[in-house]
Amino acid sequence: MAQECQMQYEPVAEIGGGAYGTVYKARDLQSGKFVALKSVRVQRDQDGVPLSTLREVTLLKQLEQFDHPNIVKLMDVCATIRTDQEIRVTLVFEHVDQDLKTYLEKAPAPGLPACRIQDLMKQLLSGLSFLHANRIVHRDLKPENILVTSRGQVKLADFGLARIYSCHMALTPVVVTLWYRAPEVLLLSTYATPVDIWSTGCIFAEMFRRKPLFCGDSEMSQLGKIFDFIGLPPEDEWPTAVTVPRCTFASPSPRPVGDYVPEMDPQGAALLREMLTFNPLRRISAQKALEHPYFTEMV
Ligand code: 0RS
Repeated sequence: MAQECQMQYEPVAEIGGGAYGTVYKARDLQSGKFVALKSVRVQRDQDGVPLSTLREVTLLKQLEQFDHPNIVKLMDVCATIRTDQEIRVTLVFEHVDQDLKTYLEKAPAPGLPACRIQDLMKQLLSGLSFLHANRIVHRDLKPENILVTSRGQVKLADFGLARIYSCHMALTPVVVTLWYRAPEVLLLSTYATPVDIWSTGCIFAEMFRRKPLFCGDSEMSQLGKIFDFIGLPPEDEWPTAVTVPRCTFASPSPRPVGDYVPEMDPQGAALLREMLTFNPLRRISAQKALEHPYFTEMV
């Protein structure tokens, strides 16, 4: 992390803002190609760049060696000293034209063909399986940070900087969406790889529905909408360490997938159920999902 990024890249447009800072589309003046620049401000400690930041950036660089087709490419990392207290770390990624949200919105009626959805899901789960094998939990998977190239290739973005983000995020009042959040996250229980499978399940349903599955506007309403679909989990499945009592919620029984996603075939519906399982320990893994009959016995 030594080079200067400033003179090598010329910003063209802002492509998104969030809790982490801003992402810019820029032109690499050497190659003429577009890149995506993400700057994060990091507080300096006595030794300069905090070790936790170095560790996260090093892990991201190591992932690059695998050259996974469903992970956005990290091309360069630069650090600039801003003040005595602050360093700006700029990550340079390959630029992808579209996000999944726009891709879904642009699909002409009646929506994406079933085989296109299957292909997108296979790629999404391959990328996720790779991250999970490298012990990276995305934590905030949603259609806005799943990118789709002009050739229909899925690439996951916006992962692996949880530690850098969290110190910055507490200070930045941005509305974060709860729609793809796993129940254990909403209940402030555990955070591990199954949280990403929950988000993937929500996105899977959304590909068919062309609108989000659970649109809560608070943690409690989000949980309520989730239980309306999957049913209230039995008492012995309720995490012991949580403060929200189970009796806060009505006790609906599980609803058929067809009530929410009528367009889905039976194998897809079976896979969706396994992804939207309350207990994170019993929720299907990315690798197991790829071996599900939904992918192996195609329509
Ligand atoms: C309506 C909310 C949406 O090339 C896009 C790219 C795009 C990238 C790219 C490459 C590598 C990132 C982006 C990235 C890095 C945080 C991120 C958070 C979200 C998404 C990407 C991130 N608004 C308009 C369309 N949109 C998303 C927001 C797009 C469209 C094209 N190309 N990102 N986002 N990492 N860090």
